[in-house]
Order: sequence, then structure tokens, then C-alpha cells
Amino acid sequence: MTVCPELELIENFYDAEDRSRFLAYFLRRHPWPDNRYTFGGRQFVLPRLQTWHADAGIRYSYSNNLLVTRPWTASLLAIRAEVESRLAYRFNSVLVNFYRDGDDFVGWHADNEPELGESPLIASLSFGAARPLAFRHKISGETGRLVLPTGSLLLMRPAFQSQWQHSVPQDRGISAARINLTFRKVCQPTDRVNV
Ligand SMILES: [Mn+2]
Repeated sequence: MTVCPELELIENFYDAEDRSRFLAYFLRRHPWPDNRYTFGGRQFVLPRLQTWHADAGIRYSYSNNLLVTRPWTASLLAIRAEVESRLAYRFNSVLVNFYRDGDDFVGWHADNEPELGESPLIASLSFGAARPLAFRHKISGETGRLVLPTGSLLLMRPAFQSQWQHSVPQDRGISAARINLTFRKVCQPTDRVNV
């Protein structure tokens, strides 16, 4: 099995009590929108539920602007503060995904939108059912999998997005839900240094 040096898994970032508290929040209280979208006059169904939250003024073209930018919820703010404190790194946005069961998935992609800058560090927090992150190298084709247990924080170092693609494959054997938060730092034009 390929080990990807750009991935670092911190298990038990949250203990059992916090895990069940946050999982209950996301399953019962988080404001999930419908997963049917219309784009270019055509309707399609996202194979999971999703919300995007960012600081005021942050714009991001993820998924062709399908996502409405929402304010931070109290739970998301509390989690962000703990992730930032542990990593000594600031994030200004989070994509929240709800994989209702093993039918829900995300296909092969890299989080390499230009707004993430040249070297995006993404921190990925999981609650609920353990699902594997599959990854494959863009040039060599090497593949690997890393199971993301509940309460774990996965660091995707910058080169992960430029050199690899990743996915969360369908697994019909899984009936439990998984929540995943990916904290990002979106760069705005004013952040760029003009020399
Ligand atoms: Mn991703």
C-alpha cells in the first residue's frame, strides 16, 4: 500500500464525548440544504449534502459557484478555534460534507482552485462512520487508501493537491453517516503581494 508523505493523520483529535456531541449537532441541527442543484439549465443531484461557510468578504469559485456562502455557526467556530490552535495556522473557510451512508461519495478531484493559492494546507476533520480516503498520483498512477476514523484530523499538505487526486469511494456495506469538515484558507486578490 502506498504511503503518501503529504498526508498526516492525527487520531483522536476529539475524544469520544466531543465526537458524539459534534456528530449529533451535524446530524440533527446543522442547516443542510437540498442536494439538487441547477447549473447551466440542467439539474443534477450531488451524491452527499454540503454547506460552505466563510469569513465575510471571502469568495470562492468551488463547484462553479453552486454553493451559497453561509456564516459560521457556533459549533463551526468552536471547532475552527481548536483546529487553528493545534496547528498554529489560520483558516477562513470550511466545506462541510454529510455522507448519509455508503451510497454517498465524492469522485476523483484535487482541491486546487486558484483561490487556494500556490500551497494550500487543508485540514480535514471526520465524525461518524470511518470511510477511506482514496488517493492516486497524477503522474505515476500509484494508488493508496487511508481510513479516516471518527474524531481524526487529517492534514493534507500543499503538495498533496498538486501531485495527487483523492476521492471517497462508494461502499454499499456502510449504513452509518459520516460528517467531514475541510478547513481552507482562501486567498483574496488583496492578499497577493504586488511587487
Ligand atoms: Mn477534496
